[in-house]
Amino acid sequence: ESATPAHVVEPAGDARHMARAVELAARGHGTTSPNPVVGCVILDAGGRVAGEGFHAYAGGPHAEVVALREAGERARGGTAYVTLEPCDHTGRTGPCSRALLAAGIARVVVAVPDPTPKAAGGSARLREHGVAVETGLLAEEAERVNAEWLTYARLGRPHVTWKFAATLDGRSAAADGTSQWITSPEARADVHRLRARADAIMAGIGTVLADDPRLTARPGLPEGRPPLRVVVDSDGRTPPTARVLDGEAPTLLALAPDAPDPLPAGCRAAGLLRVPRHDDVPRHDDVPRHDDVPRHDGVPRHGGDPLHEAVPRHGGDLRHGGGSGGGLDLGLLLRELARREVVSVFLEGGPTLAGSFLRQGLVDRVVAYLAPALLGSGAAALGDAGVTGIAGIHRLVLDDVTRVGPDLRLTARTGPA
Ligand code: AOF
Ligand code: ZN
Repeated sequence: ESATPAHVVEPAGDARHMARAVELAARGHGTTSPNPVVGCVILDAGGRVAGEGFHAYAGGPHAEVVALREAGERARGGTAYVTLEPCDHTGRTGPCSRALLAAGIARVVVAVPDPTPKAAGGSARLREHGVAVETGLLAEEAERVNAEWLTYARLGRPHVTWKFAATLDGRSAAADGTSQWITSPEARADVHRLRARADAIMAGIGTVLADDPRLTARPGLPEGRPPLRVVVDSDGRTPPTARVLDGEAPTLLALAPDAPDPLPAGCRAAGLLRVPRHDDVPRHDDVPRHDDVPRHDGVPRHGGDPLHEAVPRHGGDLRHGGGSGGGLDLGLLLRELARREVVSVFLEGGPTLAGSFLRQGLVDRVVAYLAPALLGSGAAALGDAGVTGIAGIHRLVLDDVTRVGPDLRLTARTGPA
């Protein structure tokens, strides 16, 4: 967090207006994909708010344009607060840099620079024309509100939120495998709200076999397009009767290249995606390691041919059955989803798949619903995450703690504090 002195009660004017722009940006959550969420506040030359705007849907007017329209002539000589650097390109709409210039804006305050080569350059163009441009105000807040799109734009892969529900002792199922209703109806409704915001909802085959989830966002949430359902089914074990094949939303099964096609003949409810396996299982033999192979997406690769069968999983999650040939290269799976304009993935179970995502460095945010309950035995919420000593702990930064009905929701992100 920025080091705000304790005696500052009201944020200074600039920060207050940018905080409002961040608040406006958040209104676009769930409807702007594959575009960012962006908010904008415009002050007149006298420092009074003249216009507000946010980006509401991809292809619609950018936040700056919405705010400029509201401000009209009052924008002349004024200041614009924008959560993302104004674009300088003509895409589905004209460049915001030129719209701000045409309106006579004298000063632009930007929270986060635009990381895309396509649209960046707005700040430079504004400066060239004598506009004062400052960057970085409330950057952390603006990063957080637009985390999904910024991850997608910077890394070329979707942002991944791993959600789980557990007891206070971190268990997601009882010893006999039963796992329903650990958290309250309020918590489950909250999950549906978060699902509806995501472009894709993902689960592992273990969860599909154990719980037969629908992986849809219910009930009747406003978003137009239903999130894509993705099942990571390395070995092609999805049963033809699985609810994810009910046709209520598009479904993709991610399979290893060598796995059998599990879909019934003529099935139109789902598509297949072939993804190489990932040899990320910790080895306990003396096979030589090749830690110097090229990286992709910043994820260290451990050895060999991506099509090479991984060594058998040690331990494994009995309830979820593990896989027969090792997991998929999840970085490649995510890149393939990004190609299909999936900006955000909501990963729901199970423990084995979540562990693989963590091992491959591909979890960006964790949302934990904790019920004030104890089990003392049963399956842990998280499987093998590649940690053998405390030095390998996956540390997170806590962003939010909210009570949801009788339960607790914790939101944390990976990355430096
Ligand atoms: C938005 N909304 O408010 C701002 C954006 O697809 P286009 O042509 O509308 O352009 C999208 C790009 O414009 C986007 O990726 C981002 O780099 C930039 N700024 N985009 O959708 C906005 N300010
Ligand atoms: Zn723009």
